[in-house]
Amino acid sequence: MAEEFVEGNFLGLAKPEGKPDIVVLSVPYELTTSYGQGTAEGPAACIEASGQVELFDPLLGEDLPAGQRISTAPPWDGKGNNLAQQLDGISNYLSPWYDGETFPVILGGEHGILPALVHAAGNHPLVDGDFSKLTIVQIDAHADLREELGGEAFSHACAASRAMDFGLKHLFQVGVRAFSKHEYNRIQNDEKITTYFASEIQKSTNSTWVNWIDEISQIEGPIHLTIDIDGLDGSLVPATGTPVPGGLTFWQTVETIQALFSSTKGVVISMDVNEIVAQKDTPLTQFTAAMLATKGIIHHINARRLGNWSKQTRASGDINRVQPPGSYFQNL
Ligand SMILES: [Mn+2]
Repeated sequence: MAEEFVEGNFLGLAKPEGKPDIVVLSVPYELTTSYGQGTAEGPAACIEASGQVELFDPLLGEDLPAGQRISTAPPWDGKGNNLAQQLDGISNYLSPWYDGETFPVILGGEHGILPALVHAAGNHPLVDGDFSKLTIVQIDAHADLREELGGEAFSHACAASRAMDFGLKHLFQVGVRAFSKHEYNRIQNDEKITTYFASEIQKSTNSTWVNWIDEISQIEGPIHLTIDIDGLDGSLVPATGTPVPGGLTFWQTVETIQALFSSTKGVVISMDVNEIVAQKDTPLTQFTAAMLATKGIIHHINARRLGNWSKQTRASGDINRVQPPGSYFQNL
């Protein structure tokens, strides 16, 4: 018997009673997107498209919510008179959900949200302010390792650089196929960055893809998965800001999700799907994004069932400690 479909909620799922196990958060942020327009409408379009995603997946053997409390939170309010204020606003919006009990699934918005997201993830008990414990896995066409673009250090083209500024443990990238000489040199020389270029993984004659899955399965500690949908082949996500040919297939992306969430060494503490743009002629772009977010939810629930996710408590024992509303980016 199908539950009532609720408009405006991810997958149309009714708001559950009590504290959610999984929360879908929307960050309709667009400030620096250089080419395309419309990432601010992306999260809402993705939620609308999620109404067409099947609730059943053989992995769980039952319809979502599959016994979990899955909630859709009101979107970030977009307040802030400048970039720094907006990034602080995003971080403060996300922070309370990094309490170790709830799994945040964040819909964006341009990739420029990543540094604010990483700042908020510092509140998770497994990170607890020590960013050297946190690994980022990034699916992306672009390396996002520029130091600035058009004079803006917080451009979406600098998202990974600004994330690395926190002193992360490691950054793994896959699907990268558009990058500058500076970015290429950094990838070659920075031992905290491992990049699997799209040109390598797509060759049928080598084992690079298998190596990628093996390598991310060995990551230890807390992981954030950031999926810039332009990491997928442009044919799947033509409306995103900068679609690029030669990207990951849908199933390569799902295999990456599966490898990370089923690992017994690492814990995926959150994920985002960003650079979503509402496609007008067909909902393919936003539907692809909705499918990926749903796959993340399914594999997170599976991780809970396997015992690879447990309620985390911080060393202090104070699980309800929430990072106070901060002004980190304004003080940089
Ligand atoms: Mn990106």
